[in-house]
Amino acid sequence: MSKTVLIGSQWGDEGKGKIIDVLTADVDWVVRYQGGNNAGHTVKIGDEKYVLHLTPSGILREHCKCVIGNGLVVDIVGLQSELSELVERGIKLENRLFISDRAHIVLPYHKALDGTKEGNLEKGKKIGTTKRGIGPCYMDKADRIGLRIGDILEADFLDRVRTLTADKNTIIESLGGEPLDIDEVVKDISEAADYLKPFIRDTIPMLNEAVKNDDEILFEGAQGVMLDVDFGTYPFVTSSSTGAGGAPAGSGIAPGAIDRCIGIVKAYTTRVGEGPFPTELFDDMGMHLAKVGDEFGATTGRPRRCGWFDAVVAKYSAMVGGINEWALMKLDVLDAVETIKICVAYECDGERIDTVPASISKLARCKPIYEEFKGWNTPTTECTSWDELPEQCRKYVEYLEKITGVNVSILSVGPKRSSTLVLN
Ligand code: 2SA
Ligand code: MG
Repeated sequence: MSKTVLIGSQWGDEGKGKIIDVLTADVDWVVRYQGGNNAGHTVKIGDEKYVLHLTPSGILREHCKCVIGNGLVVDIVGLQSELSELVERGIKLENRLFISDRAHIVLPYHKALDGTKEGNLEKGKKIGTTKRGIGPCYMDKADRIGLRIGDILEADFLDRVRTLTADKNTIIESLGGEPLDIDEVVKDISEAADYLKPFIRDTIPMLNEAVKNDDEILFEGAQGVMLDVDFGTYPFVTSSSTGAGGAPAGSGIAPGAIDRCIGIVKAYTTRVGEGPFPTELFDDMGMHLAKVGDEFGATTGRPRRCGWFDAVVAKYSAMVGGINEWALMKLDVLDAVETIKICVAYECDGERIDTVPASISKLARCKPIYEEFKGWNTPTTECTSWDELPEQCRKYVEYLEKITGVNVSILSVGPKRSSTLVLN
């Protein structure tokens, strides 16, 4: 039984929800280990569409147990509404969903601070955050002044919410933001806290027991390696470790327990929010990818920036993520593209470079060096096996494998469950 980490290998939105749904057919546990409700994992089952922000995607499979790990920052009001909606749609949560008592709570002041700070930044300096309070909550965690899920069970929890909100109101006001109505905050938090109480657990022994039993466990990453706080395009990143290394840190299992890492990549590249993006397209082709690929954020509905596949990014993600397999998504979006381009290296200040530089200004100066590939000009959405794919399309996949040094084990040619080919 494997312990698999699934991570986005570009800037997020690679299609994790879909792959997780396919993989969870045989999985006992699904664990989220970082981020918060800045994620938006879309799963389509038949005609039903679910967008999950904090709940692990395994919740849609009755046999799966789901853990919101210690590494998350949990907007408990958001989680309450997400869970109530699932319950309304017939999903059972009892003895299936567990929230780590060590996970941190996103409070309304974190969201207010996120929005106010972003609003104060001048153009070019804005991060383009989802305004879900992610950065400010991780700041408080590192500053050791955060409230954790386990604190909900303590008698002084609401008093602490009250005091902290009053303190933060001073900061919000000093930054030019609207102070929060403290009574309203306490009321909302109190309701959400009561709702979530039955799901709070020490999930660390629970998951280690599952490892000992050799259960099948899937660690569901959110965002992507290029948004990782260490490895991504800092400061245009999120505030957590989005790579495979985040899984042990954010769940409490040992690093050595993980034996498989699947990186998800789209056959092209997208990015939401600000920051350099070397293969970004500003022409009709960029519009074509956005339109055919339906590239709008699942959390904020923002249009995504689109560009060609960047093999420099893919190789770098594979290296820092320990990725040994690709799930290659949205191949069908390239079906009608005459000539497909792939960025194989960058040219920067007269030099050829083949890794992602740390310096954001250097990355912004990087010009992609492309190789061109003849398109297959044939619809692939109805293909159900490797052999059914047009020859030129198979060549493209093999070419991506060769230049990235990682094989494709899963390939997606459409939004349906049945358009997912599992290769051997
Ligand atoms: P934050 O809110 O502090 O995490 O934002 C920091 C940067 O990280 C980017 N970010 C994302 N980029 C792509 N997808 C994300 N998740 C949502 C989704 C996005 C959405 O899965 O659909 O719906 O808009 C995600 N979360 C954070 C963000 O754009 C900033 O650049
Ligand atoms: Mg998404």
